[in-house]
Amino acid sequence: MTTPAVGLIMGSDSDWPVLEAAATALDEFDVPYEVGVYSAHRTPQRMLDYARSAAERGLRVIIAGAGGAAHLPGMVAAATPLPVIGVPVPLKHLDGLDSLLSIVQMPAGVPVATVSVGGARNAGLLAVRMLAASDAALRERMERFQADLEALVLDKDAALRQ
Ligand code: RP5
Repeated sequence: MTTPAVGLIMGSDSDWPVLEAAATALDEFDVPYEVGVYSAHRTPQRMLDYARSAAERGLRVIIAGAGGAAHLPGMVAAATPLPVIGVPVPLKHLDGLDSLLSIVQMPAGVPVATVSVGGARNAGLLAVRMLAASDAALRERMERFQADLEALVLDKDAALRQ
């Protein structure tokens, strides 16, 4: 089995419908990842054990999604030297603004790269870019992906003009 390069974690299994888009992006680039539920509030010790052992287990990036009082990304970032990407998960109330503000406003010294509310696909793509910084083959794939994205927009533009 290939060692996972990305840890894709969330505060609750109820976050998965949002976080799944990150997994899809990682799949598109054949990046190996692991998935798990680690709650900052309900399973604090398990979350800390995960964060503290992540680097030595071979992970290189962590994507952490949570909603509401979304402390998981920040707490994980406090306990690992790895880059952490935070995904604010929108819940029933407040449209995810609470999740966004809980994740984005980190104190200096403990960075979390926060994506948009519900922006799990970008979290996956950002993780790919981080890995691609030291992987020429992955960088080439990212460049192809970007070229395809541009071609798609040009196609749509051409279709509109017909
Ligand atoms: C957060 O509480 C989780 O990340 C989730 O977004 C939210 C609600 O969790 P459940 O009550 O659905 O398990 O910690």
